[in-house]
Amino acid sequence: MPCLLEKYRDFLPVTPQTPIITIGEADTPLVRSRRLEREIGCGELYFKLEGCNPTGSFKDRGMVVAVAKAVEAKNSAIICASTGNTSASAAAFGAVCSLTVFVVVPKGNIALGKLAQALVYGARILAIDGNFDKALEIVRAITQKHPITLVNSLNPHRIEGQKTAAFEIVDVLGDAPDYLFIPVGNAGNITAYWKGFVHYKQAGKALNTPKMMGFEAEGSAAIVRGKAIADPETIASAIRIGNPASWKGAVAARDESGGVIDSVSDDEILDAYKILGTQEGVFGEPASAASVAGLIKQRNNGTDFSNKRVVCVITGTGLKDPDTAIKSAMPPTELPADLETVERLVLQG
Ligand code: AN7
Repeated sequence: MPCLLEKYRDFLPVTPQTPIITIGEADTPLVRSRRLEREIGCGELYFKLEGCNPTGSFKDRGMVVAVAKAVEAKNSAIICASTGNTSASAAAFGAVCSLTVFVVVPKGNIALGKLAQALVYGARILAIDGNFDKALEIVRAITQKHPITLVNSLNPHRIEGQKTAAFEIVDVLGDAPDYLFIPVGNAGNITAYWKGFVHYKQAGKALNTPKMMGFEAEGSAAIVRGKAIADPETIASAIRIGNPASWKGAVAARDESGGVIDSVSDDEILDAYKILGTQEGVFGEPASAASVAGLIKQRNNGTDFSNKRVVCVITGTGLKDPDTAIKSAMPPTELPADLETVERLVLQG
């Protein structure tokens, strides 16, 4: 199997000097919905399972390119601000390339699994008393002063790598879908997908491009409200971002594709999170469920998806955030280790 840098080499900033590195990223499953498709009344509904990447989120696609280019440029240190997934991915690729990795995260506000990953991959974790937006401001200033590579999606190589997810969808479906639903935080991913669909069409690999349907969390919906939010809030900590760096890219994706950027409430996110788990066998993290929450909202507002092909991007695995999983469900039934008691409960159903 060729890795991401090899497979999509012609669409990426890969030169003969670029080291071909991989930890098994990309080529993630595009799975057909069994139940929600019928409920929504979609022609076809698919989930792009980006949680199947080696660090459990889509960030690996962009990080492999950003880190390969940093190594090519002979840089030995990288830094990012993160709500968790970027830091996990930077730490993993930094580890295989023997780089020094600094991750600046909002203290107490990143999911437990993501913190565990950065620790195990050996990153230097700087947990600040402030939110993601402040962390990003700090790392931007540091990288302007010092020879440390910024690996947030402000680094254009990140966007280049992330656009490969759009290529994969077209490669599997034979053309672009009619609609692409995607969570929006810092807005790098919606920007990247749009770039990917447009490039593939220009290259003659697709006839169409999809309507881009981006969803922010209601308490962090800067683009929807048209102004930065100083204290963003949401249960979906991955997208608790009040001043998205790729704001313009997201707006361009929406306007050029004839799509929508809207918001979903935490309740809508949690409902979608539970539907994904209990009806589709898909365990995405809360931020990922924003794409499906957006689809349900759009349907409830009257959009007709019959005969349409729809893809929802499930950006990260639910295993990263066990706290939300446990809090949002019924606790396990505890009982004595006794055959009759267990049998009685099993028979009750
Ligand atoms: C699971 O890790 O910003 O709109 O620092 O982890 O491209 O920011 C993560 C974002 C969606 C939003 N789903 O993507 C970070 C970070 C998941 C995420 C998003 C994120 P962007």
